[in-house]
Amino acid sequence: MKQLWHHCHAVTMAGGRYAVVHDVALIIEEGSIAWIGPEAELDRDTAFDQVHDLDGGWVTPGLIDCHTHLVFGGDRSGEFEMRLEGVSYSEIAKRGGGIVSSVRATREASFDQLLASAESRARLLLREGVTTLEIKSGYGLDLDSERKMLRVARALGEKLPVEVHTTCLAAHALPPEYRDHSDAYIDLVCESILPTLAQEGLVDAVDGFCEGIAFSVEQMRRVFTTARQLGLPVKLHAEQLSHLGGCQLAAEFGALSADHVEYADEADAAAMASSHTAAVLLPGAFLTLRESRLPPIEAFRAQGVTMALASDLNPGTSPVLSLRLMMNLACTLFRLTPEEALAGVTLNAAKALGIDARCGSLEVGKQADAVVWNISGPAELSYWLGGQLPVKVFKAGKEVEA
Ligand code: DI6
Ligand code: FE
Repeated sequence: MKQLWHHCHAVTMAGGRYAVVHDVALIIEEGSIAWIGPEAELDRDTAFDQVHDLDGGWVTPGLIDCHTHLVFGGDRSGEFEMRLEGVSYSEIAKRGGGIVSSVRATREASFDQLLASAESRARLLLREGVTTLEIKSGYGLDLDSERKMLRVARALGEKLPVEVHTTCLAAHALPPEYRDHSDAYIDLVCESILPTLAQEGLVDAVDGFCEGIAFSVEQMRRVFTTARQLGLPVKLHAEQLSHLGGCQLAAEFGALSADHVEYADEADAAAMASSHTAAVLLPGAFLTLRESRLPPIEAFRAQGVTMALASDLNPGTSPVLSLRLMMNLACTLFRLTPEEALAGVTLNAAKALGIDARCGSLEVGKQADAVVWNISGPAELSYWLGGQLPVKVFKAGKEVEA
């Protein structure tokens, strides 16, 4: 099937750069971009099976949410209230709340219950123009429950017009039955959970929470070594609440990304630049936890570290249902430019997932994942806090419900 998209302007991200093109047309063939260029250069004799007149709208690559914990049982609005009364995230975790309370709810939920709640959250992201989604496990923390979460993630990818990338985050928190035995839990992760789920084809990447309230650098090194043996790429929740050395570990293992990174420093930025490890910025968690320590944006810029941006959608620290809102927060709180924010949810997010050869920009040969927006210019995507701006969303050239 051959389509024409025309009467539009675009931000292409072609060649890895933020690039605006006015009066552009695109030819889509078999789900991929076959031609993109000035409308005036379009061959008028070409016949198309389908023509989309985009009526002066703006086209961007489909949005990519490269860090979510979208599958979970229950919710944690009670903890939100506690935090408003001044109880810290770490203190809530110490009292047996936090991640572990979502673990209880996730273990108790059936596959169908998890799928239904995850689907309604995913649909909200999709309506905003998300065409690719990463989903982590990490609220199961035993083999069967981690498997259940990853199977729900895979099922979402089959049910909805979105490409789902699964990440095994078994090293997210210490399950209650391993209290005071965290090395033994890491044994379980390395010897059983990861190899089994990888063998079942449920794992696209491996992640961990490297933090004082979670796992140490040495424990994460064991998890990463296992991932490497299994041939799986790694990423890491690093330097979110303190500086532990997670970014250096991530760089050493050539990780796809180090995420959060508020406490990262210049040396971390340099190491990440040389290992091509993206920094995934998560302003939703920063806002929710009322953090004040800003990620080292200037150092990332100076070193040329790829900066991606994601929702971190999770029930505890980032109950975020809008990736575009993250663009606004990244600008307002982290001082990204609107150009950087858009790059962060398109090409740079694709890099953080290792799929930039196929997704993340509007270029010949790439998958035709795109959003058509009713805006006067691309800065509007970062300007509005919320709202429903897409006019059309295309996944692999197919129009999906916006
Ligand atoms: N960092 C986070 O911000 C989330 N996980 C993580 O490793 C928090 C998840 C939660 O509180 O449920
Ligand atoms: Fe996270």
